[in-house]
Amino acid sequence: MQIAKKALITGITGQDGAYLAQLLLEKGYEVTGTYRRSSSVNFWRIEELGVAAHPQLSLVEYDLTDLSSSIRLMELARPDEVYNLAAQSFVGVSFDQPVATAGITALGPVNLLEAIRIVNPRARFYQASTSEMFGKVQAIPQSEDTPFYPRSPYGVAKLYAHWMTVNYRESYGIFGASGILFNHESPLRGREFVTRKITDSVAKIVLGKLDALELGNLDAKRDWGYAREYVDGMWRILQAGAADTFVLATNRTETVRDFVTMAFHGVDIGIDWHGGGVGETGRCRRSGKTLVRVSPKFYRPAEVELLIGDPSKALRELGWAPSTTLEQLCQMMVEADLRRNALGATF
Ligand code: NDP
Ligand code: GDR
Repeated sequence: MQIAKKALITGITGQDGAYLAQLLLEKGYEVTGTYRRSSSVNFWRIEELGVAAHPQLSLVEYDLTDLSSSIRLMELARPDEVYNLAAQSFVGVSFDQPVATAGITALGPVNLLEAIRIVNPRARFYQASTSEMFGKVQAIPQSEDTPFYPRSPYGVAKLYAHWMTVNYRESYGIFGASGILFNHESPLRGREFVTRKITDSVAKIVLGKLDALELGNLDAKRDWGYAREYVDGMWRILQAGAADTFVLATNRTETVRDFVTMAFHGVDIGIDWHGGGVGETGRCRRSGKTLVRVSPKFYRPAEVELLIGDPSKALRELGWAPSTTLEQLCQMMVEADLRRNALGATF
């Protein structure tokens, strides 16, 4: 009988953690997933995917900022593979909470790397790096060779953790791998991120629960993919012959405005755009009603204007390629939000 591989996922309550847990359980792994103590449990994603009560899944309370519990966690789980997905992951909040963001997102991964070094040096480690490290982009498209220039406390924190992963690889021979993932979305995305905010608001507008959607910079361009496909890429990164850094992206970029138009199109509403900058509005082509407004409240002190990734190394070396189009992804999210809002769901 083959012994099941063991995986540790930090941040299992988040979008990627939930999809990754489902993928690894389907592959026969024993999975330990960590969640934070809070006044109310946050298991809706793993419940929605039907894995919360899986017999091969153990849920453990854990905070990434605590070194001693990182060591105990490593002793308890004895994982073959560690996927570090936990982070303060919202760029906007990182401007308001730069110190907390650094503590969690920059230093947290070092606690795990230290725990691996002390307890379990043969464990393979995946660090959730990000296209936000490219920030003010130095090349188009961005690849593993593009110089970094982060533009937010979140991006700077992630860059530190990225280099620490490389450093532990080079200093101690730890299998420390890093996936530089471009934005990836799904019906399980948090509602503070722009795609889900848009699809949730479109659903509410259609159901008469909201008058108009308020957004910040509509000109920002992102390379958006489907989260379910990206967690498969994470797994492939840890199955590679050697620890390395890989970009996962779709190689297509669209503006936030385009995504709004696409989401309304999904419910048969045409949008005409008027004006520009903070005064810009999106109006219903049929009724003339304003459905989208721009508010300075959602602008960031420094913006990442344009992201488009080159995933050719991942295709060449891992056989990874995305297949869901942005139109399909957007439609999937709009339909999920129509269903949830019709049922009165609060997540
Ligand atoms: P989410 O914000 O959905 O999930 C983040 C997870 O981290 C949650 O489970 C959260 O717990 C947990 N967490 C936050 N702080 C701590 C802490 N101090 N100790 C332990 N756990 C903590 O992020 P995603 O799933 O979207 O992203 C996963 C990872 O990938 C993140 O590191 C993110 O920065 C990175 N990334 C994401 C991309 C994307 O487009 N989604 C692109 C590139 C990188 P709780 O539920 O309690 O808040
Ligand atoms: P991002 O995602 O910052 O790229 O980080 P987000 O969806 O928050 O923003 C994308 C772009 O949309 C613009 N925008 C708005 N954003 C939000 N959230 N709300 C708005 O109302 C709004 N209006 C315009 C933003 O300015 C930005 O340009 C995500 C996170 O998942 C990170 O953890 C991850 O590392 C990166 O993607 C890759």
